[in-house]
Amino acid sequence: MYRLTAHGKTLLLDKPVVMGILNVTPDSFSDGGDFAAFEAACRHADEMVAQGAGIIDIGGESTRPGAAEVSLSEELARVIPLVKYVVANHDVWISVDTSKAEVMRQAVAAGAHLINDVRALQEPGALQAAAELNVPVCLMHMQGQPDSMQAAPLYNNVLDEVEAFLHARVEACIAAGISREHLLLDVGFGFGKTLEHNYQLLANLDRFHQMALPLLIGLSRKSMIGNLLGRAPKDCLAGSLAGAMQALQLGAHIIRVHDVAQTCNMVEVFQACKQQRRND
Ligand code: PT1
Repeated sequence: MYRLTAHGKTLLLDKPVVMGILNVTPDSFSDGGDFAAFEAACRHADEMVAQGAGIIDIGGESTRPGAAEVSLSEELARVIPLVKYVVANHDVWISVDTSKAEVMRQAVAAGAHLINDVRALQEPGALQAAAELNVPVCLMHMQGQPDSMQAAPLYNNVLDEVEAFLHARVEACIAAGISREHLLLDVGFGFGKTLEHNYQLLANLDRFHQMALPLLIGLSRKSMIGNLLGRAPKDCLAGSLAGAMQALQLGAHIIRVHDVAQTCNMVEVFQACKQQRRND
């Protein structure tokens, strides 16, 4: 059984953990002025904790397809006050969704437990920062960069290539002094992948247990659900739950979602079934 440790706090991965996505509205606290947006984000965090989230994922840079980059000062202004708020008010794990070494440093200093990097510590200084900070890190696969990654995703074999990339990043982390016990893997649904690539990965997620590390997945309201169903993101709850259930059946440990309450219900039903299989 996997367990993550940070700041002397342990997160057991013996049952699925729901990671709630904390929306940080673009330009919200840039000048330190938009108090209403900050308050709304705090209430959203309160709500997700009450609904059963085990981790709150705080991100100040949108990485969805087509998104532009965000400056360091803007990202810090969005993320750090929220990390401080959640640390002070809730007994929950906090992850910081960032690729910037300085955001990692300040967020972990403020109490964040987990670095969630869609660029898998490939930005300048990120490997060294993560090694020094001594907290768990999620390494995600992405082909290209968010502004252009959906233009023409291309693989010979998406399963082989995602696995080879993650394997290489694990080796780079270990060479940089990051302990293996601190690593998690994510195939990166929607990050430089066609609909078919995404479903090839989801259908064969169990392959990624080969590396013997916990798996995190995020597909909540993504176009792999919306484009399949012909629905807007907000109308993708049932599809997102089905995708998450598939991931759990293939052994995913952490699921990153918008709809925490509904996902926690799904996890409970999944666990009830799993328990009975064991005890038969
Ligand atoms: C993810 C993830 C993430 N996704 C991790 N972090 C996003 N570890 C942000 C679409 O196709 O899966 N894992 N941080 C959000 N990114 C996207 C990508 C949102 C694609 C939407 C799409 O609609």
